[in-house]
Formats: sequence, structure tokens, C-alpha cells
Amino acid sequence: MQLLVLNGPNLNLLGEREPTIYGSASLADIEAACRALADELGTDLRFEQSNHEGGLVDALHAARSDTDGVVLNAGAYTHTSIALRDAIAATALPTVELHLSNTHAREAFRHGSMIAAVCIGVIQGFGAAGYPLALRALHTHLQNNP
Ligand code: CA2
Repeated sequence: MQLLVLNGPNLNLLGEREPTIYGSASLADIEAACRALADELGTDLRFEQSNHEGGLVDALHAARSDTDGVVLNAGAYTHTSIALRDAIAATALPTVELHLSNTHAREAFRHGSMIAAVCIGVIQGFGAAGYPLALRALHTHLQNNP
């Protein structure tokens, strides 16, 4: 099984600023935790990040040929990007929407998600621990829906 964890804009800065909202783990720390879980589950994992909307769309298109499912923290594009929603729908890859923070407990402009309706589920509010939770949920979903 090949899984993709895809991260959107500014998430490369994790651990450097705003630790009260996003925690102190860096994206490299999160990648290490995801890789440890992927080893435990016996799955292959790609871990990617782009600050560009088109880069995220391209990553989803590229995943079509060789990837079974996606964990996506689309960052701020979650709340704005019809292009990302269309890409998830077009690839038809099972995708888990993920956020470090509980976006519903934050500013009103973060309450909506353009992508939630085309994802299989949403995990948010658990900080860096949400990534392994989302990977496990995706893995279980793929096992139950071969
Ligand atoms: O909670 C999340 O995971 C978010 O996707 C993070 C996005 C935000 O726009 C979404 O509403 C919720 C922002 C990521 C910004 O990451 C930073 C990391 C370090 C310092 C500043 C920002």
C-alpha cells in the first residue's frame, strides 16, 4: 500500500513560530512519526509539502498512478481552494482532511472547508498527533474498502 501525506502552505515553518496554536514539532518531526507508523503498518509513504496551490494540485495528479490514499493538510487553501477540491474529486483517491488546530475554535474565516465534502473524513485539533491518527484511519479505510 502506498500512502501520501501532503502538506500545504507555511507548514514548512512548523516548530519555528506560533507554538501555542500549532505546537513545537517541526514538519521533519511529524514526517519521522509518520514514517515510524508506516513501517509498523507495512505501508510505503511519501511525505510532501508545497507552498503553492498548483503544486498541491500537481502532487494530487501525480499520486493518481501509484498512490492508494492521501492525508492532506491543505493549510489555508482548505478554506478557499475550489481547485484543490476539484483535484481531490478528479483523482478519486480516498483523502483524509487533517488540521493541527481545531479550525472551528478559531476565526470565522477558518470555519468553512472547500474540501471536506470530497474527503472521506476530517481529523483536527490534536496537533502533530493528528498525523498518525489520520494515517491509521486512512489505512483502516483502505483495508475495509479494497
Ligand atoms: O491547523 C492547521 O493544520 C491549519 O491547516 C494550518 C494552516 C491554517 O491556515 C489552517 O486554517 C489550519 C496554517 C499553517 C501555518 O503554519 C505555520 C507554522 C508555523 C508558523 C506559522 C504558521
